[in-house]
Amino acid sequence: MVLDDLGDSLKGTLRKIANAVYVDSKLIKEVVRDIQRALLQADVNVKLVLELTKKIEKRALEEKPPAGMSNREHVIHIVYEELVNILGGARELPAKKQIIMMVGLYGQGKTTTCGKLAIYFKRKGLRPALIAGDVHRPAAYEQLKQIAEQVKVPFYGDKNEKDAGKVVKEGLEKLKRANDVIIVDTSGRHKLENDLIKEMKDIFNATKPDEKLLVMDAAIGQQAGPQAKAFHETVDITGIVLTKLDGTAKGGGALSAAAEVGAPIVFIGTGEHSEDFEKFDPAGFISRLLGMGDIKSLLERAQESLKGQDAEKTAKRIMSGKFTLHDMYDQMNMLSGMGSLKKVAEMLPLGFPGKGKVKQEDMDSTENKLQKFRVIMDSMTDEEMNDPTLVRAARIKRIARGAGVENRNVKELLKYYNVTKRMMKGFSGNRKMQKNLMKQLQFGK
Ligand SMILES: Nc1nc2c(ncn2[C@@H]2O[C@H](COP(=O)(O)OP(=O)(O)OP(=O)(O)O)[C@@H](O)[C@H]2O)c(=O)[nH]1
Ligand SMILES: [Mg+2]
Repeated sequence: MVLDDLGDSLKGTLRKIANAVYVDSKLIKEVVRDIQRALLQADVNVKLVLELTKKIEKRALEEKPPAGMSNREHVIHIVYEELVNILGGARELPAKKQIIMMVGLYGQGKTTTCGKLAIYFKRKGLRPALIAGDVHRPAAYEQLKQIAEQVKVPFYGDKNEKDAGKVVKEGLEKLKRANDVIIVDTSGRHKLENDLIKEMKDIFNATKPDEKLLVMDAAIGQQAGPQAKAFHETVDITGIVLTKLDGTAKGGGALSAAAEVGAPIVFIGTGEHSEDFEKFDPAGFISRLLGMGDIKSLLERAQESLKGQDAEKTAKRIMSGKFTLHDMYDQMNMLSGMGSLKKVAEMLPLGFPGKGKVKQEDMDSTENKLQKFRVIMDSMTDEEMNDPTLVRAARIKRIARGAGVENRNVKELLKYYNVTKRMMKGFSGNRKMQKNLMKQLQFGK
């Protein structure tokens, strides 16, 4: 995987979120700082980093998770979405008959990329062929010829002809009947100067390419932006290929700068071999960089172990006579599985009709109620969670707004808390009930 360092630090940050007991503004601020540091180290543009992290912070603090998503998952999802956004839109080269012209400065990886593209289209069931449009160095001709042999596709070149336009025209005549994707290699220069522009125009006129792919070495970092822009203005590039992402820790610079230009990144080169090539899809790229698959299972595991750890902790605290909203929150998390909820339903003052059998519809509405209560508590500050007596009129309003519920729902939660607390107090003096409670909480694991 490319950008290993960036990936590692971002993964560490997400792990922090996944393992956090509470997602509060302190954690979010810390996470935002971590992300800033990681992106700056990967050379992403400072302005972009600040804009991005401001957006992450605002969204993480203000947006509430959609139904069925926990706070942790939600914040992780926001980080993921915003990172995908800075990489620009996705574009896939169509798998169809076409002419592709490679452009770019000297030594960026154009010729190597010709071979990689040939394999890519071959795998799509098309018949690619290569034309040597770099007529200046005999070595360029040999290099492309060798690559063509290696990847087993037809090749056309003329070592003795110095007119690039003429060579590619002849190549096209020769290859177009039996091949459907014609890839034209061109020569590079040290900078985008007049003779390179003229040669690009000659080849352009001779081939009328469908795609003009700009090949850039990712190690140039921030310079990718201005360079891509200059080429874009000259030949109207249709896609960018960033090469050598394997060899640089600063690849974040090139990736984000290139994505800003308006021409999409279509492929990335991740090594010298013809196989080291990937279609670039921002969402897939970020999801792998962040190890989203791992994070997902991590979240599930964290939830599990939280339940385990907290069962004991909560039980102990309850028995000591202290019972805050934090404890109630933990308790609710533990009870959220139907199995255990049914078991303890009668113990809870949720307005069940008498003792005895609990009906399925009552269970459903209890789940809903618990879910609503959780969302309300997610909108409270740490201070309020520790001391719910602080929650009066103005705060109730704010919390209700934050959670997207009515004021009366917040009041309902507070009432539920008070009743539960009173009941918990009862527990602390009753050995038999304590034992029972311990058993029920263990069941919630
Ligand atoms: N590590 C790594 N090396 C690459 C990658 N792509 C190309 N290279 C290497 O970069 C060097 C230059 O690649 P070329 O394909 O010859 O570049 P070019 O743009 O055709 O160069 P000119 O034709 O001289 O302008 C070669 O040594 C390649 O093996 C890549 O994705 N990763
Ligand atoms: Mg070359």
